Amino acid sequence: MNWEPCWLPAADVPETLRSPAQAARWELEQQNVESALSVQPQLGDAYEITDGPEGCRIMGGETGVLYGAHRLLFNRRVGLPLPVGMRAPAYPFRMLDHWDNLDGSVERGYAGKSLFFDNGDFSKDWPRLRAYARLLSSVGINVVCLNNINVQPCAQELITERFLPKVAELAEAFSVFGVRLMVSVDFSMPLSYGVPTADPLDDRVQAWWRERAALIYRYVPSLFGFLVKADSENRPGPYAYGRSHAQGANLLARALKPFGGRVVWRCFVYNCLQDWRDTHTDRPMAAYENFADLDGQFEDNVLLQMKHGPFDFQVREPISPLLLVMPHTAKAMEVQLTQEYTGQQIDLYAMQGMWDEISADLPRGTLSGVAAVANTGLSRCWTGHPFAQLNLFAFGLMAWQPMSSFKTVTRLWAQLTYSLQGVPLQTLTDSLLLSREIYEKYTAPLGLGWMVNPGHHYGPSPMGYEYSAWGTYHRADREAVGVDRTERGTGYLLQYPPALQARYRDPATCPEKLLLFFHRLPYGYRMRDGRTLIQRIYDNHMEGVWETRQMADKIQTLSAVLPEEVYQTVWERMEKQITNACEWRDVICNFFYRLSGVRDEKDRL
Ligand code: GCW
Repeated sequence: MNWEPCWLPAADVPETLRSPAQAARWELEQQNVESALSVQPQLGDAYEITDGPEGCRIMGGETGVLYGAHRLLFNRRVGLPLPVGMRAPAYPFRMLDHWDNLDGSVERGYAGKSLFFDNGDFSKDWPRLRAYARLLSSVGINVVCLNNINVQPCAQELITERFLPKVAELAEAFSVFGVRLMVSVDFSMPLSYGVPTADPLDDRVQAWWRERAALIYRYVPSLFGFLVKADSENRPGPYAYGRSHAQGANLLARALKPFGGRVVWRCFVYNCLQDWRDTHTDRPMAAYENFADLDGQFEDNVLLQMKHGPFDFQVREPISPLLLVMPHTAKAMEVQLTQEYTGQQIDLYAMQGMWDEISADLPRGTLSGVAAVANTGLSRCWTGHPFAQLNLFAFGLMAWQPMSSFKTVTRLWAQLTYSLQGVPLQTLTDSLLLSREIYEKYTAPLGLGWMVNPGHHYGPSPMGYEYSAWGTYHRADREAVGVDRTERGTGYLLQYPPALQARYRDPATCPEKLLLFFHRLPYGYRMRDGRTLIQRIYDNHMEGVWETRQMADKIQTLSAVLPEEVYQTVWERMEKQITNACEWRDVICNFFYRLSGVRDEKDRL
């Protein structure tokens, strides 16, 4: 094997496995666990574990028994009691979106090259592909999108006869683990195949997609469906023809419906050609403005995929107000495991805390699914940074049971992966639990976001996006910083239900971590602890570096208990993180000092 085992014990998946129930038996056998399996197809993903005089039994649907087996084995390996009882996932669709290109590159990928594609074709590394499907099933992920939503011209061929046989082969291998495939498609694809328009209301376009769907499902009857990024960051979409996103999504949904396919349609639609001088257009308002009024207009096999925050996967954002409306539309929340803005799998950033905060604001039953942008690739540990595996693990568990304890999930992952106990277990768990707040302290302050280097998005550049067309401005000047998003300003706040409006409206009560997301405040503004805003920015950044160093010291104590190669990889990255944290601190503090002329009270600048 050219990869490291992670939370699963190493094993070559036999080619002979055909179904999730067989995979479940095999998993149990691997670990010499005797358990009766009883497949009740109507149970689907759900399972029940019982313990009786004849031993334990897992009853579940085809996939349910596999999820049950994994759960049982997890508990057993870490010495927890048998997880008796009935369990069903919170969300039926637990999706992982790969941004992989056919040439093998991965957009925003920090874990090596694509697991699926290599040099314009499908990967032939079947042992690794099977191991990947196994890994995903162990945390209950059941849909995987193979290719980048920014569909490159050659990737259109994934749904032509050139590649469909290969998609079918992969779909079969993944189906053994209960994982269905999805592909990203280009809304304007008919144009490349001789149709003079891609207008969703044009008969020829509708006929073209119907025929395409029939062809696709002839090869890949289990395909979950299409993922679509339309009218977003220069991707084609229905707006080009004066049509709505409901009309656009329904075009594809009607074509897929006879085959049971679905359309996962992204709501990441905004003006990426904004004039920075325009202070009325406010990008976080865009998803809501483009979609909220379309509630009830989508076919029932459409799932709207909404980013968790209103901007774009920043270090801290409030919940997207779009997630809280559209009661008559199936919705999925999208999170980003690949750490584009959150340290690029160099800096540590464990995400579950963020999802917990969002889930706390989401009434039960709001979502039909969750989707995560994958953080995996051909890296030996799957995720570039060995500890970034935790985010994939926690995502899968969150999709079954939102708001399970972050600490419990982290400990479970650390125990399964490195068999840690006692002090080292505590050390690793604590470091990961604090990692997000630490990262937050040394990067853009108090919910501002976007002070990153343009393009690759690693490291500080406070003015990097300030005079650009992307709509991501903090508008810092010598007096104040931030955007007033209340009704006195852009009015973004009004997209929220009353309780959230009340939480965020008044700077005196708005959670401080989001203060500058919602408000424009002078540097002398008094924070709740009496410090000025600017002093708080200075202090946070100093603390962020100090805490990074402390974390590094703790991680150093793990050198003897982690496998050597793991520790080496972790340590190399830790050193880079320290450098990065210092760079952020110095650039951000100096930026604000030079603008405002306000000295650090402790004279550290
Ligand atoms: O954050 C941005 C990324 C793009 C990405 C886009 C999206 C795939 O910088 O690389 O495109 O989000 O989510 O569509």
